Amino acid sequence: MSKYSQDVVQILYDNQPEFVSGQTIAEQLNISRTSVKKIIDQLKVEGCEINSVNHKGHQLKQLADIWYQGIVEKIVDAQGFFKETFVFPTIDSTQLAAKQKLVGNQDSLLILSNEQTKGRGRFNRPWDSAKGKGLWMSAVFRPNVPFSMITTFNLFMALAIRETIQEFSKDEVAVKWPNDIYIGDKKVCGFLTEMSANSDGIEAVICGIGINMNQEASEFPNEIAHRATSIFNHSDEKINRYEFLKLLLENIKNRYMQFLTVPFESIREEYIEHSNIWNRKLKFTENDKQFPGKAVDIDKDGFLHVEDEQGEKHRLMSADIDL
Ligand code: BT5
Repeated sequence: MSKYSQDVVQILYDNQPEFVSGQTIAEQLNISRTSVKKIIDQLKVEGCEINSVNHKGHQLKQLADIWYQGIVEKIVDAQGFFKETFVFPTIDSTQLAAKQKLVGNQDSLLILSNEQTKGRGRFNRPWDSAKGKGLWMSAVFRPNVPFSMITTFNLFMALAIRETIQEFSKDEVAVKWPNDIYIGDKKVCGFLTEMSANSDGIEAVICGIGINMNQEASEFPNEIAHRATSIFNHSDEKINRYEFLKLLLENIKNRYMQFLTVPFESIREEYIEHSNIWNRKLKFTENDKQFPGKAVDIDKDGFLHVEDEQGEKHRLMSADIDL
């Protein structure tokens, strides 16, 4: 990729829906018109829809399935919440990158990658992160709150992610306590929250979010094909990743502010309403022990109350649940 291709895509994006002449781009970047033409051809090959018309120039119709740093930054800056943004074409895991980037500063950060080669879920389980198909992101927060509050962080984030996906899905989107978002009986998103702390308190909360945006059902690897879905599978059209990101960041910001200012109790009813674990038999796995039972309540601290088949009650902070 030419080092100017990010700039060219930026110019086209900023001028949307207007045409920009090759001459104008060439002058702005101080390169030749032939170079501009080559870059535009390359952007088309990579998937950008660009309408090129003689004597008018180039008009961006749709971006490729790629995170372009400049465009992501623009969205993030306009929103004014995250202080720094890092975009990678490919990376082992955005979560690992986030843990490196948070050292030595106090900023809230955002890390995105088009692809992850070692995306991970909880307990180091692999997270399939195909190139250009999903949103693979880690967000670093700097809450000045007591440790005890962190247990509810996930619950606020779950609602932010759920409501964003719902805007793009025709079908009902639900939270599966504590870490998953489902459409029907399939997982469309998994997220996890990790914390870095020192003797002074919480240094950072790192939230890793994986959302399947545009996979066809047949594109999932065999191991997960029967229990994974993408938003696209529940929509009439391809998901515009930039519009999705914009709304997701807005919802994350709002729910984060809520997390800082009100107790979980204030959103408990909403959380319960959007959860998919009620009134059904479930299988719970906690510390390698599996037992059938049903979920009966979520308390004000975000713990799940479960009743097993012997009628015994359990109060869970985290668990794997099979629907
Ligand atoms: C999660 O773990 O669901 C949290 C996943 C977090 C991924 C994000 S992507 C950005 C950031 N960088 C990372 O490296 N991670 C975070 P868990 O509850 O442990 O679920 C993992 C299980 O989900 C796997 O064992 C598979 O069964 C299934 N799975 C893997 N990839 C999937 C996918 N793309 N869609 C749906 N299910 C998947």
